[in-house]
Amino acid sequence: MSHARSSRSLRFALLTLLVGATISAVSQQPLQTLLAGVDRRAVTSLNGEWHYLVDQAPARALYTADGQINDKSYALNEHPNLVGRHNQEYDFATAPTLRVPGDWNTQVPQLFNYEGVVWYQRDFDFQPKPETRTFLHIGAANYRSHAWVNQKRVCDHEGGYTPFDCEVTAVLHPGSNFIVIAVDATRLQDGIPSVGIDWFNYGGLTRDVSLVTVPHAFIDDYDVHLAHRASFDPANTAITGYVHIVDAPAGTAVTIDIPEAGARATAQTDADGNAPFRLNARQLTLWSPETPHLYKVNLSAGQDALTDEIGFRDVRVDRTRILLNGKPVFLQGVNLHAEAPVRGGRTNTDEDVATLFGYLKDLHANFVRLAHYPHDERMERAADRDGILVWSEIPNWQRISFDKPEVYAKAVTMLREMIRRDRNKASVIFWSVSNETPNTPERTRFLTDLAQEARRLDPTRLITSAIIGPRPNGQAMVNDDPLCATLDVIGQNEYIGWYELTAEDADSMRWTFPQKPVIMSEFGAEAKAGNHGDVHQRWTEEQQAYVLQHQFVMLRNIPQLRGVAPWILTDFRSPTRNIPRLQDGYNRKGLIAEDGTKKQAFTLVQRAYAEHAIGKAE
Ligand code: GCB
Repeated sequence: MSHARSSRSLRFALLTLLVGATISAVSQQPLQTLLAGVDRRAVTSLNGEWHYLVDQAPARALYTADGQINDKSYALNEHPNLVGRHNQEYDFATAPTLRVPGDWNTQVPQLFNYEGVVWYQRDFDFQPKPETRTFLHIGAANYRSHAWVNQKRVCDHEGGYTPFDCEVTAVLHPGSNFIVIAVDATRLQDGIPSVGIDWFNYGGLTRDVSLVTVPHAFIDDYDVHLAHRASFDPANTAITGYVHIVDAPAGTAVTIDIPEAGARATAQTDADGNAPFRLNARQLTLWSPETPHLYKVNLSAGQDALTDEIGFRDVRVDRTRILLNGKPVFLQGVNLHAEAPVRGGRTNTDEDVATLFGYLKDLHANFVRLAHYPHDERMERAADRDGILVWSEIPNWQRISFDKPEVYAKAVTMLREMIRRDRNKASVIFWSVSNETPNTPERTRFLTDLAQEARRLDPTRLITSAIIGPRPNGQAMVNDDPLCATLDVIGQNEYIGWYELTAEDADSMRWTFPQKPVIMSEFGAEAKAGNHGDVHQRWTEEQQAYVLQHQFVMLRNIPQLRGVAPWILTDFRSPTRNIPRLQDGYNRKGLIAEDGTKKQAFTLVQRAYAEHAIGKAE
């Protein structure tokens, strides 16, 4: 390792430690963390109508002239004096409201294209219970957010797609309280993603908001999985992992009980509050798409307890095969953005998820790539229940500032938050570190380090990334991207027949990859639903289906192909798609239009999946 490389790694390691400190640590200070399993706890929902005020750029209510967060403006939630001295000029009490969870863009026509700061406020009643602590849980706020409870700042968070929890114990009082949250959706050059994206930058409190009350010492993180052996062993019924307790003295007893599996163990916390455990089930029905069996897992420590539903399965790679519970699998999937079908806006309700999973079932899919960022946790819960395998990704999309340590630190935070939220979901088999990044040495170092971090945090899953390139050389495509070296499974994106070459060129295209399993993670063409014409006429349903048909011919010629995910299940909003009448602000590569109309391409893929006609598991 060169000196430059090692000092860089050291800098990254230090930053990582600092970032890590925000989601671990035993502390008497108010804690900013991420509570695993929040959706398994009884919470006080803060969903509903919140007052809002718009703080247009340069957002002088939120930022001081030198860019600091201003704690003395709207956060104070004062009311203007109508007589007497002049005090200030805002008032949440008489301001209109936005529904939470929800993006502001689809709720207020004037805010449709707004990408700045919006302030949210609501009152709530609360009766603190003795010997408890309370956290403000924010399921997602895009992109940066700052929260105050009763005028005290309790949280700052960057990253639009992962949850966070801020301790509010000391600032709550019995009776009426109020909360103010400023959300800034401004795109940042050094953000993740960066400024250029091909999806809609929905702003606001886009997922559930709640208060979570826990005992003084409480479970904040846990990992319960089938013990990972050197090779798959059908007789293996060992379950292992850890339960982490905040503010537990060393030696605190933690119980892990899986009644249906006849498995129960008591473990002890170490000095860091961590209780590693191992237990043996009588027998196990392993989780798979065919048998998506979930076990009730009861965790308890002192006064705290929670019950999750967890599936146990083994996923690994054997040369160019992907093995699920020892059996080779072929993934028939599709990509998905977190955009609600029909109503539009961010996906964040049970109904949205039911509609999307209905489409997946109809398609005979056993796999979904949740592009390009973590989606609502309901999606992984549904995937666990319905037996759909999941690719989960952080928003390292195309060009981000790969040369900056502070951007790497952000990526690590997002990766940790994604893994922490979803590590107990059996459906999730891939952590993807990126999508379509430029092949540069800085990029490769950044993503190689990130992949190692993902492996360190979770050695039980497969690491992947969606790669773009190579350029075609005659009838040959040779993927020699050095990033492949660090991946367990190669994701390959390509748009032969749309952005390059012709649909027919795919028939004789020959791909060369490193000897690893390959998933064709994006391919497709645009079509406006109801627009018909010749197979060579762009934006027609006929052409979209024709491109996919030729893709299937090409895909069948890739021996190490282990999965496919056409781009994309439904048309989705993208501000860069501006051909009137054909796009109207939508990327039209959906198999289904945004209003739910199925295009010819849907039927084509559906038939191919029903017949298992695209690829082989080995
Ligand atoms: C891609 C990107 C995806 C875009 C898609 C397109 O390669 O990964 O985010 O939306 O192509 O339609 O151009």
